[in-house]
Amino acid sequence: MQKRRVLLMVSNVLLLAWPVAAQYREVVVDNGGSITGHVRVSGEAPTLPPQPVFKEQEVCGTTIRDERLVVGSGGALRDVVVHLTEVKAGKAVPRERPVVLDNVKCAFVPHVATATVGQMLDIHNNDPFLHDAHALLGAKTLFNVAVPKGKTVRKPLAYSGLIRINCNVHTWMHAYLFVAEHPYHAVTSDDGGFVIDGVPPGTYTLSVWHELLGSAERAVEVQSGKATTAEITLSAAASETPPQAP
Ligand SMILES: [Cu+2]
Repeated sequence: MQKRRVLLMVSNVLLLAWPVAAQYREVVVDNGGSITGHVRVSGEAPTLPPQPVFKEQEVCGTTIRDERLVVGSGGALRDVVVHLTEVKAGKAVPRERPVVLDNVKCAFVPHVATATVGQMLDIHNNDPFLHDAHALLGAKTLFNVAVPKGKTVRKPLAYSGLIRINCNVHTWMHAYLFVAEHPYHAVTSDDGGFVIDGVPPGTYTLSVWHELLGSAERAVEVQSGKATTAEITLSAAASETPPQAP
């Protein structure tokens, strides 16, 4: 009897200390609004030197662009992960649409992508030689697969978080894949722009993350049938201290 009571106590403590992640609930969103905006960098953004290429120079050349910091006109910042935090219910997850990560001339394309748990990741190799995709969530390896030339390797996305993907064959190659529990995320394009649509009306926290410039959050209010604008600036000074994952 005593033992059972102790067990009960232990399980209660575990329940308290281990909150179960709220599952995202898919609902019909017929009154949604959208969030559009740009992410820009303020201050003097450094110009990163090209990275040396040690292998496959006949295809990839001797150097390759360092895509960790790509700044366009007016400080437009490419490859920023933009997402809403803690969305409990909303539009359907596009499970039938895989997220594609290609290997082109010794680089992952795109350099940064976002996805939703339940989608597939298709890793394609457009190069005439072998690549590898080593996916890490923190220190944990999610998968480490060879991607032969001309082939596509499909992997299910079962975990949320910021995944770093390295190529162990070409040490300069890496990409980031941010996987959310819900489909309200985007990556900024060349002009720093992003769109997140089909958002149920309400107040949310919009979070942005960049590989070198760190992260920022902003409260946004979404109204039915309307586009909310969010213009966000990250400081170039942050490039000196590597940021944490979102
Ligand atoms: Cu490679």
